[in-house]
Amino acid sequence: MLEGFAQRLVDAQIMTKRAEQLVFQDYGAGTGIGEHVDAPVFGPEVCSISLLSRCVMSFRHTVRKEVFRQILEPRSVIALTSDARAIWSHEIDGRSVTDRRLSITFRTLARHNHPPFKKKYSVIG
Ligand SMILES: O=C(O)CCC(=O)C(=O)O
Repeated sequence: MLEGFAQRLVDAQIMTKRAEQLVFQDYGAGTGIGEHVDAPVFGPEVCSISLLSRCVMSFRHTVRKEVFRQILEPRSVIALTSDARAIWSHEIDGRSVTDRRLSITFRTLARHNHPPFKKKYSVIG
């Protein structure tokens, strides 16, 4: 199953390498995820598919503390690359999750030599 999904993200040019890790998360209404930058052990592309409830993902620049918010609609994919992956933290405010929400997050491992990315983020809905 992982390989099929991971290949589809590559075919759609959302990820350049096939993900090696898939995390499936089942959030109840009102449940978010704390502010974090994904660990450096993971590669430069992190993609997440949102299902069921929409939510608001907030990004905070780790140096400038500037905040940016993005609604993640059901059936959308968010791809964190470049600064959005490495310099901006992200979190989901549980108050924005009004119903059950599922997410599937795809990551590679950092040992791969990826090309640099110019886009800060993209949401494919
Ligand atoms: O639920 C999501 O869409 C994002 C999950 C996330 O940020 C993580 O697992 O690190």
